[in-house]
Amino acid sequence: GEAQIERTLAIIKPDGLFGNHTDAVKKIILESGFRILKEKIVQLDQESAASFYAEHSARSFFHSLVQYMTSGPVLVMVLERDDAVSGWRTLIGPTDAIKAKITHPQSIRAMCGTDAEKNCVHGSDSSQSAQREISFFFDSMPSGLQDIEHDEL
Ligand code: DGI
Repeated sequence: GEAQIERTLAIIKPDGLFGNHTDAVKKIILESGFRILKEKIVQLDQESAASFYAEHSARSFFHSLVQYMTSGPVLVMVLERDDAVSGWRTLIGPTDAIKAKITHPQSIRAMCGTDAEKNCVHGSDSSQSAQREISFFFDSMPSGLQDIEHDEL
């Protein structure tokens, strides 16, 4: 059938911002046909990071993940395109950046990630997750440091 116009949530995580990967990641986003509908820089606190990753709360790495996600600001973006959810997941590559460098060397995580935790970027894993995550950042959370709404064309 026809491709669906969809929205997904992308995050450039603390290592991505600290490592100055923002411009390179945004270039890939725009060259891949996504529109950035909204963006803001947010400093997550422990409670909000834990809530965002609540599905992983029983995992051994959960505490470390929350520490990492609160270690500095993140850039959150709403991306729109045909098949945005799967398209963005394909561009970012596998969760573990060490494996991504071997199996998906062109992926964003291979380019700017370090390991299974410091993997530079996030992408929603389904359209249901995307809806939850977009409203998490853009409806329920206070405004970010830079809150940009790009005009609809
Ligand atoms: O959807 P993904 O971000 O690709 O992966 P996920 O939903 O399975 O995990 C969410 C995040 O949790 C991931 O981006 C980084 C962290 N994580 C996942 N697996 C591991 C992990 N962190 C550590 N330290 N070890 C893991 O095995």
